[in-house]
Amino acid sequence: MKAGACARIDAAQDLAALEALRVEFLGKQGSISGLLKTLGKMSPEERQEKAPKIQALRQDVADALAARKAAMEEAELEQRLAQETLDLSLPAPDMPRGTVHPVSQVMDELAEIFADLGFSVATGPEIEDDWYNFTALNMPESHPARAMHDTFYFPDQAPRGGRMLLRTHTSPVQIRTMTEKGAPVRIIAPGRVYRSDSDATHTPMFHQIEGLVIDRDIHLGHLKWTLETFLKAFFEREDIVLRLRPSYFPFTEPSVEVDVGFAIENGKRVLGGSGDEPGHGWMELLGSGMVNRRVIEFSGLDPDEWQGFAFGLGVDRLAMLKYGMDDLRAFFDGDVRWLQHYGFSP
Ligand code: FA5
Repeated sequence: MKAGACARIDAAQDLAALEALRVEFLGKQGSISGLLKTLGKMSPEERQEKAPKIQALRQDVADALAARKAAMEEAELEQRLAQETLDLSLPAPDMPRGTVHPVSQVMDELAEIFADLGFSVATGPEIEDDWYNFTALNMPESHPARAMHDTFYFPDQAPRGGRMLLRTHTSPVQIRTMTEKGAPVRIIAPGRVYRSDSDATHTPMFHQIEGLVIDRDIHLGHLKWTLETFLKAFFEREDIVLRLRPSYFPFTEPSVEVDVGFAIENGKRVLGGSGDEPGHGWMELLGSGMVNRRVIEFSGLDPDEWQGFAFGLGVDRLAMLKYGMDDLRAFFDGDVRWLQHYGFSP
């Protein structure tokens, strides 16, 4: 009987079959349990002779069941391990990766170009004091030029009069740099600025880069050379032509607006050449000028000793021109498809 039982246990294919065998042999109604029950009806002599054999049989069958069960569980574990093996030599799946935003890329490029020209980077707060944003830039409280800026005001009173505000341009960094560091100065100040304004070429938050050079004997020629050199480097073209137009800013005198010449090719603006050629045009890039004597005075410097130039350009507009984009608002929608379209995201 033992040989037969063991053969069947070894042949069992799964845990369910093994359990069925356990019940068949060792269960309450099982065949070995049945044998044990017969002991009671035996004579003492017979029982003495048979009992150890039946007990041994029961033990052997129980051992065989346990051994087979352990073997099955081990085989199952091995199979699972084999299936779950990681093949580290396989190529990794292609995960989508983020990239630097086009405006940030342009800011980084500009900072690099100006670093080569000997400019360092200065910063100022986005929540600004009325005095730095306007008054010290020669725009006293009733000055009409303030109205051009569509300012976002806070209810809080500013320390030197007026209210606190979101800076409308990066020009307050001019004052902060001169009052804190004195002269000479050669800085750019990139950053966010805010105006209550929105259409295809205006967004309520945009980016400017301010440039400021203060030294002895600085004149308009230095401004023109600096702007030409940087724009040629930025657009990677030698045929960039600038047009300097007389303009007005309270903080520069004289003031100059700078346009860049472009041609229309396949319905798109392509920079280069004079805007006066037939089929060409001029596009406004930035405001600039010689720093007003009063601004130099406001900053605690002597305007008879120190002169300089300043400029402020719209970084987002520059990015639009460089990458041929037509709506400024799309820059800040965060639409990945738009970024992909312009090659900024894989
Ligand atoms: C100024 O902000 C002056 N602070 C610039 C300046 C600095 C002049 C130093 C002289 C000396 P303006 O308001 O023109 O000027 O703005 C400068 C540039 O910012 C514009 O030429 C334009 O490119 C960009 N800009 C102005 N408003 C917006 C807007 N709402 N959205 C996007 N770009 C804008």
